[in-house]
Amino acid sequence: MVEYKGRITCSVGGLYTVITDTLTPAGQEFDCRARGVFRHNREKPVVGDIVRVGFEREDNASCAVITRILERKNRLVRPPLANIDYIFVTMSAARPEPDTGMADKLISIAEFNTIEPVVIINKTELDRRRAAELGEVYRLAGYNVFCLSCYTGEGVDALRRFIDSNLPGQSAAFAGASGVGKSTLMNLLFPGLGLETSDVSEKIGRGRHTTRRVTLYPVRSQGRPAGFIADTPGFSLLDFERFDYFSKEDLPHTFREFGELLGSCRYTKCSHTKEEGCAIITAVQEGKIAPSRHRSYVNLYEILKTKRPWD
Ligand SMILES: Nc1nc2c(ncn2[C@@H]2O[C@H](COP(=O)(O)OP(=O)(O)O)[C@@H](O)[C@H]2O)c(=O)[nH]1
Ligand SMILES: [Mg+2]
Ligand SMILES: [Zn+2]
Repeated sequence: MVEYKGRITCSVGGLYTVITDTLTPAGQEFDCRARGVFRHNREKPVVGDIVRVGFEREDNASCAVITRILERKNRLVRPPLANIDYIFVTMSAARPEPDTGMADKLISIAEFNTIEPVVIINKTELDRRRAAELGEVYRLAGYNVFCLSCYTGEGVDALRRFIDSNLPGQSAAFAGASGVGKSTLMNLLFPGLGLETSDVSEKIGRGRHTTRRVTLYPVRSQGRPAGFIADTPGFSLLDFERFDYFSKEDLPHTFREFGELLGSCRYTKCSHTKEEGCAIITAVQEGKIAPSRHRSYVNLYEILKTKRPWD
């Protein structure tokens, strides 16, 4: 039996689309069914899975079957999506107002799942000062930050360069509040994607009819393959409430800038929320950690404190 390795890009009622990637012929698309054995093991292929696809005969793609799911790097529950390498956490400088609490939550979930967060501040032309301040907060935390405007085009080239050198062979998703310009930016970066964009008022009317179908699009940037981009209509990407449980003990490790300070607080069981002699709080006072990041930490800590694994 001939076998190829590829990535599931779409899943509809037990039928999967797989695009071969690393092995030749790269970029070829197949419709596959999952092998019966998956159903017995209660293992279900999801979009983003890297799989082996087998063919009874090389020339007969209609009998392609997924024979194996390769080990997952990560697996999101809502939306069901596997093997995400990058998350572009997107905010706007204004309209809507930046929500750092939401951004920090997304970053924290990404960190927990070994997804590299990249911060994007869009609509900088509406408030350049606010954009620059926000950018500083996330640079200080140790992230790649791109301040840009889809309208004026400023800053977009820098993001393009980042994508061209980091995204080939990887998969990425854009996350952030509705209306910040995610679809507009994706269309700008990857012509041919053709995602719908709309202002907030239009969105409300259409929201309930949106199909909740996750798709990975193979994208090209400057004419070359640039990895896969997830589109997740109908999902607010990375639902924290229903997300795979992580504990308040895990939380400090999802704040990158806390890193080397952890372990140097006065109390070994320091929660880093209000204790005397807390190295994190001292760093906030010394301007080494942004106050808004610490506020987000405290808020998430309070949520996780009351959470049980079965919630
Ligand atoms: N002022 C301004 N508006 C933008 C910019 N980028 C996108 N928008 C607008 O913001 C609105 C929401 O954009 P959309 O891409 O649908 O946002 P999404 O919900 O995050 O996908 C649309 O009306 C866009 O035209 C920008 O750089 N500046
Ligand atoms: Mg959109
Ligand atoms: Zn502490």
